[in-house]
Amino acid sequence: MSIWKKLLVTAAFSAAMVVNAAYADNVKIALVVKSLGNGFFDAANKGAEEAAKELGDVELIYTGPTKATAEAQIEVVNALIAQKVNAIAISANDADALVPALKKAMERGITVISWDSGVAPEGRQLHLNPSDTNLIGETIIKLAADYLPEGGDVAILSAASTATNQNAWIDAAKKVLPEKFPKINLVATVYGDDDSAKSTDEAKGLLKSYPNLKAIIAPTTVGVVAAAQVVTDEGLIGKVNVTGLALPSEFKKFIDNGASQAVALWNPIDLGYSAIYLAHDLAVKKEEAKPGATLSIGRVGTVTLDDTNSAAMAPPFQFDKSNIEEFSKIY
Ligand code: RAM
Repeated sequence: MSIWKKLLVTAAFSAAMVVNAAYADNVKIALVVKSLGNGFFDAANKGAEEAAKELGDVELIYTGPTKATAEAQIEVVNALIAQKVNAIAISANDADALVPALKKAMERGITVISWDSGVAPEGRQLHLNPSDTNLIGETIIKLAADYLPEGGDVAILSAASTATNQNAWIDAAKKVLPEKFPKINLVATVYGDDDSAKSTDEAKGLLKSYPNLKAIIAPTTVGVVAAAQVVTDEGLIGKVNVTGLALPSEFKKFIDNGASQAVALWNPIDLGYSAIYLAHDLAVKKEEAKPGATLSIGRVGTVTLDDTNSAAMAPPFQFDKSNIEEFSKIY
């Protein structure tokens, strides 16, 4: 064999080795959350663990900052790049601030998806929404309106002011208000940063500033608990209804004590499971993220990507006195 032919054969062989190595090793996938210590993300991680087990070749890393900020998440992403993970699945504290770090990850061959709270399209390969954004926007207003036949003042207690998901839901909520809920008067939107103490202060501030407030809508599992606790502590049960997106296991006591009539949420376990499924299948090149593609999310079903490579998992469930007990045992 000529030296050139030998070199070519060797090169082809090494290329094959590299490709095979990617499949022989475990696929290292980091589930990056807005902040650690949030029960919603712990539930998502349960689903992520389930997917990792089912897929069989996944090494799962559950990580995130202690505070829900984009700056802190950038540090986490940079550490994951240095660690040479194969995929990052992130719930972002800011749609744009994370883009440069995530672009760097993709340039190094790391698969990047966002889930729950999205990253701008240039910073990820796809985004998995829990549910349709407009549906959630309308749901959070309806949850308040259903118990306010006469209408009245309501306020929103959100997560971080930069959170992609909450901002999208609030925008969608504001759009349906005038036409579908003309008697509901949104007086303020405040931000508790998915931090219990800050959310508590913001809820107290709302009650002080708006003495006629009839409902606090918190589209965050952290904020909704803080608001319901404040309403309970200030003896306002029956006067101010707390609603929004809540994790049944954390929120049951406020349905039980009447601080809330009803809340909603999708299944966070399924969401974490689906995120890992998608990240895995893109990382091993089983699937490709492109508009119109229908991708498997294992036992949860399939999702179809829209023209921004985004998809929605499933509609939210509503929880009230009739069913919160049952769901509180699951998540
Ligand atoms: C909080 C987080 C999360 C959101 C839920 C509803 O846990 O802000 O991103 O999806 O609430």
